[in-house]
Amino acid sequence: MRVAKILRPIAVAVVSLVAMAPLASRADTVVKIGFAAPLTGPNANYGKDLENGVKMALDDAKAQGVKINGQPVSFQLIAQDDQADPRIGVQVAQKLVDENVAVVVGHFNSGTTIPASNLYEKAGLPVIDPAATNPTISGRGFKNIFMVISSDAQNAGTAGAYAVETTKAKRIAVIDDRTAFGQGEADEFVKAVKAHGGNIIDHEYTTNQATDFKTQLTNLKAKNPDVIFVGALNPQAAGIMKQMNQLGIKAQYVGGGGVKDIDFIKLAGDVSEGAMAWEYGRPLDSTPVGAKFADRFKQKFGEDVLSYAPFGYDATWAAIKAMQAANSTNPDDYRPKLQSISFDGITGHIEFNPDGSLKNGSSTVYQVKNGQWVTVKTVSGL
Ligand code: ABU
Repeated sequence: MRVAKILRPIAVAVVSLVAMAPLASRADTVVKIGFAAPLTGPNANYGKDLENGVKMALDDAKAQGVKINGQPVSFQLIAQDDQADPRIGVQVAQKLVDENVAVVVGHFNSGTTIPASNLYEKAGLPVIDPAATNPTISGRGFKNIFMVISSDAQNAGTAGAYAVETTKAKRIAVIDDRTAFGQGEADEFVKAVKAHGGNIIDHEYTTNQATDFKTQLTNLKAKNPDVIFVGALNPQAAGIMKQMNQLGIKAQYVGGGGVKDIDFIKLAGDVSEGAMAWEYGRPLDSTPVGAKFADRFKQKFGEDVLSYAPFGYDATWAAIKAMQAANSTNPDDYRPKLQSISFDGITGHIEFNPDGSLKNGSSTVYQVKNGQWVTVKTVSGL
């Protein structure tokens, strides 16, 4: 009896609080935003960086009180760990389709994005690719894939042209990890070297599990290359630089896709003087919006942007803006708006070509000078 007496006023208070809750929050339509990337394993640092970019976009959308078709919406992030494994990538893609998400932002690896996007295409579910850069991704005539990042045809292709035309390298060698990213990047580099009249003197292969590259590097050293292009993600890319230094290989290291990230330097130890990195987009601190994003990110997550978070942010906003323009979260309604979207993001201007690739994307070349990566130049619209 005594307990009932105490509980009754509490129950009344709870009921009153519920009744007083702002109508908008109770009426919010939930929009599920799918996300997939490696959240465990050797590429988890990239996946988490990317996920934080998506979270930041959704929090900003909430703070701005984004409405779709005049209705308040609440975004729910449904994140899946694809472990950078193509087979698991397809499994989590199926889960996101089954969850009825309105869009997928992801994946991180080209090797997961390519098979997962087959499934999204069949399901009619748009996927905004913030990181995977194999040119096949937008080269299959799919109507549901959109890239907010330039492909390796641009990035590694530009590196190949640069090695021949600007570096004037005569003896160019390549090592790649046989993944969709590493191999794709190496293929684009080789294509561009040959197109500019350059000479590939050797092409060695490793895997994305390897830690010892001494056999391949010893083979390369015997051929006395001027330039070694490395098609791999960290930690292999960093391990290759470390072991090049250990073997006294003086050839210029050229890579991309994360080579100048803070994590690379930790793994490689001393970066090689003169090494070059072709990276996606423009330097974050080269624009006020980028610098502000970097500050806000650090404040929010307690760590610096690793590399792809701003692309995750822009990818998420591309989807939200298309839904707003269509007054709908139904892919059939908002897909045409994605196709014609045009806005200035953190990474640059976002607009898509008819094949879903980024229009006029940029790449930036960095070089190690006095032991530090410095920006050499940004090129756009190749
Ligand atoms: N674009 C570099 C990292 C991700 C990938 O394409 O596999």
